[in-house]
Amino acid sequence: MQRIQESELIINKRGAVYHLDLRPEELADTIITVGDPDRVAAVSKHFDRIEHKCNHREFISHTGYMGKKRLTVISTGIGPDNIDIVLNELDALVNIDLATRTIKPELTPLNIIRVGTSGALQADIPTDSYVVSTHGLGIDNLLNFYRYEENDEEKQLLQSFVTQTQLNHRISQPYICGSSAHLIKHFVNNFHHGITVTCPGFYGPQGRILRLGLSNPQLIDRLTQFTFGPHRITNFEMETSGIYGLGKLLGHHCLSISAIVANRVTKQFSKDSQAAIEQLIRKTLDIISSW
Ligand code: R1P
Ligand code: URA
Repeated sequence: MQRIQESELIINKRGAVYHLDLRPEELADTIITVGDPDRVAAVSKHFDRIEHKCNHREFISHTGYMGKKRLTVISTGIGPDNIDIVLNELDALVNIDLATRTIKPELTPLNIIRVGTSGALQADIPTDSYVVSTHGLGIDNLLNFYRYEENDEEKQLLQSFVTQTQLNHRISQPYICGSSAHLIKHFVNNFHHGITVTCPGFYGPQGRILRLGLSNPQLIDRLTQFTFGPHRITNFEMETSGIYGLGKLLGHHCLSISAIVANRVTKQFSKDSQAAIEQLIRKTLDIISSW
């Protein structure tokens, strides 16, 4: 069995993975990821008890119980680069023996659920509503660093996306990955469903103009108008497709759920985004604890 070298998988003096500073026994196999480190406590305040808390860089994690269900909530910070770190280190915690530095013969799938915020790309998806991502369509480039291939339907969808949006190769080579069928079936009532586009930034990469001109000023209109059979793009944000793509490659079940705080078509921003997120946290925890 190949030993993974010290420079490739860094383990600190506590026996914990480098960035997350977590040891295997400090992680549950159902994990909620949030972008904002302050949102970790907003989730864990609903736990019946917290058995472990950790705080390292932007990666705050709390592990505890709701009833008999053991959960970890962890902040990722903003963006796909952090998702590369979080997904790889979460996977290492369950699927690599940190003592021998070898891949375990039996792999453990995690349930990874992102509870985030997002901007809607359809007029009929108002602020303070909730979107479950059927697919993550990445224009953030992360999955292009891994050996990843879409299935036939995803390839067709992607081809149609490139043709319809005329996104040029200087911006990105897009990729797409579906959500976990195992998880999405629990999140049906009161959620919009659709394709989520993951961007490598909040301003230019999401078509926002403050003082700088954009290379692709029609980006929002083209994303809004895109259709492929029953599919349309509902929203964009900055983590979903990396979570879906890496999760699939590593064998985990992943789902991304977003509170819509901005609508980029109607140009509105939520009057109380904190309340919308708080309600999404409650709904998500209710569903998870009823599995
Ligand atoms: C940008 O404001 C951030 O908000 C969204 C985006 O994906 C990005 O991380 O998610 P979170 O609210 O979970 O951070
Ligand atoms: N998060 C994003 O990435 N974009 C938005 O418009 C709102 C939240």
